[in-house]
Amino acid sequence: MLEKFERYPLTFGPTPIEKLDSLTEHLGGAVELYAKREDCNSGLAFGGNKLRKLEYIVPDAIASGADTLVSIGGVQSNHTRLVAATAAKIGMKCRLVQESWVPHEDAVYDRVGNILLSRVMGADVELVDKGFDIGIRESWENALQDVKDKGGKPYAIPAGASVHKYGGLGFVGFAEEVRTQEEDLGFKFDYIVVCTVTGSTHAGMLVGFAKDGREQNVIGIDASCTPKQTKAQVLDIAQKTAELVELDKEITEDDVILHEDYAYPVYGVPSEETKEAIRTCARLEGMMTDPVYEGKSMQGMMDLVQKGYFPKGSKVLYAHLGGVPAINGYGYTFRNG
Ligand code: 5PA
Repeated sequence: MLEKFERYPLTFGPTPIEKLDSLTEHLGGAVELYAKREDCNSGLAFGGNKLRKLEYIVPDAIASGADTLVSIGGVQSNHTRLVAATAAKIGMKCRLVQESWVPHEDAVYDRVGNILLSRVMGADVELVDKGFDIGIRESWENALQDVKDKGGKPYAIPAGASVHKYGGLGFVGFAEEVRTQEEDLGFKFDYIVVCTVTGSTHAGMLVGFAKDGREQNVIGIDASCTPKQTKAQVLDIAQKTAELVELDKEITEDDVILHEDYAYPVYGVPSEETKEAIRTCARLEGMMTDPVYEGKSMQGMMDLVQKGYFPKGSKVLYAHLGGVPAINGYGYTFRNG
C-alpha cells in the first residue's frame, strides 16, 4: 500500500511479536495475548511509535531544504524526544515546545526522562505554561516564526506527527508488517489493541487493516481524556490517509472504536488501576509500560479480557508503542514499586 511513498529508515526493521504467556494465564487463559514491540524498534533514543511516522515525513523535510525540525508536546513528550533524535540523525537542528499538558508534580519532572534526553541530543527546548490540547497551538506557530526570524528554515511537525499529511502512513506499514508476520505464525490476530491520543497511530492501523477487512478489529484505548476530539481526529486522519494510499473502501465513524473508560483522572496522570496494570505487566512479563500511555492501554486490555469483551479463543495483539522514559518523571508515584 506504500510503494509510491519515500521512506527514510530510522528503525531496525520489522518489530518482534512476543507471546505474553504469564499475562495470558493470569487473565484466565481464554484469550491469548501477544505484544508487538514497537518500544524496541530502533537504536534512536529508546525508539517508539513516532519513528514509524517520521520515516515517511523525513524525506519531505529533507526535500523542503529545511534546517530545523520544529515540534510540540507535553513536558514528558515521547514524540518530541524522537523528533530530537531524528534531527540529530539527519543533521538538522531541533526546536521543541514543551507545554504543561500534565497536572503532575514531581520534583524532577522537567529534568529527567524524555526532556533530559532531548536536551542531551542538542534540541532547543522551550517550556510553555499551557494546558493539554491535541490541536494546532499558538506556541508552536510562534516557535516556527521565531526560527524564521532568526534566519533558519523550519520544518513543521505537529503534535504526535499526527495531522501532518504523511502522519498516518507509518502505521499503514505496521498493518502490512503484521500481515506478513501472520503468514509465518500461521494464524491471524483477531484484535489489535492500541493506545490513542493524537490519533495517527490508530488511524494508520485502521487504514492498513481495512485492506483485509479488519478495520473494526483495531481497538483504541483513549489516553487523552478528551475522547470526542481524539475520535474525530482519528477519523479525519484515517479518511485522508485512505485517500492518499488509494484504499478502495470508505472509512466511517463506525470504524473508529475508542474505549473511553481508562484515561481517567486526566491525561498524563495514572489512576490506581493504571498503576496496578503497570505493576502486573512488569512483574509477570518484565515488560515495562508507562503511566501516560501504555499503562492505560494495558489496563484497558486487561479489563476488557476480564469482562469477556473478546470472545473465548481470541488472539489479541497489544501494540506496545514505547514511552517508558517518562516513568522517570513519576519517581514519587512508584517510590515503593
Ligand atoms: C503516544 C503519543 P498517537 O498520538 O498517535 O495517538 O499515539 C499515542 C501514544 N503511546 C501512545 C505512546 C508511548 C505515545 O508516546 N505521544 C504523544 C507525545 O507527545 O509523546 C503525541 C502525544
